[in-house]
Amino acid sequence: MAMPEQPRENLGQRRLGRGAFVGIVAAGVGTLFAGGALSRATSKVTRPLTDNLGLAGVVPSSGWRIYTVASTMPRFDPATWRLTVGGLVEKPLSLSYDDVRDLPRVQQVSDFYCVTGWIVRNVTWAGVRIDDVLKHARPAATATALNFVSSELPYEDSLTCKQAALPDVLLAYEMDGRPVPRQHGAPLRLVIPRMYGYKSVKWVEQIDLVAQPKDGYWEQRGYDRDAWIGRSNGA
Ligand SMILES: Nc1nc2c(c(=O)[nH]1)N[C@H]1C(S)=C(S)[C@@H](COP(=O)(O)O)O[C@H]1N2
Ligand SMILES: [Mo]
Repeated sequence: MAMPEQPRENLGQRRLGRGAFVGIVAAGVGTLFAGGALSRATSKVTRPLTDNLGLAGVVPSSGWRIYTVASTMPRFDPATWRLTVGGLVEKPLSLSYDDVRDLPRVQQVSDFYCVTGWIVRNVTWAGVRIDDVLKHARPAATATALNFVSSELPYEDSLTCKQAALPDVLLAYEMDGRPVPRQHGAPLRLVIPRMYGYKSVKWVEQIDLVAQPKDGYWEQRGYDRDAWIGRSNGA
């Protein structure tokens, strides 16, 4: 397969505009240097960044770049939000945010690698393991993979059932001790630390069990479906 000319992930970042980028950098340095930067963080794009500041008990991991493919980020409404699990399952699920929070909670610290080269060290994620969701849906024997669909269409990506069962793979609802902020995928994002960040679908709202893995957003643009860090075509 032809390699893409250049990673084009920063398209979404550019769409946010320079103001938002300044705000994102400010969020990275946390409350320590917040004075001037915080007072700039007032536009509607940057407002969610204050989720990371203020009373946060944990210093946020820094160095994030916010990526999107659509022109607006999904907004989380706990009253209407659902995680649906469907496709090749015996029992399709529609889980509220509280339902997800009631599943067994796990926490892990890992480094986050974007295929374009930036790395964020020591991110603390908390959430649920995929198997703890799937045991309620009971996948059919013919299901070999999961397709994760973002409410930020058309972003999606898939994992094999075996990859999804890795112990450090999470559907994360907390990042660095706080609910996942809007720009990082509120309320739920996939995290698979051993693969490049493009597998880590933000704003996950639908998981479909499928017979074959499916190319995700960046895979349709030339990246490997098996995005192992250091062992794939992005490495
Ligand atoms: N819905 C959605 N999820 C996404 C992306 C995106 O553009 N949209 N970008 C991916 C890429 S390439 C990376 S590196 C990470 C970046 O995570 P961040 O935006 O929280 O920094 O999100 C991944 N998940
Ligand atoms: Mo990325």
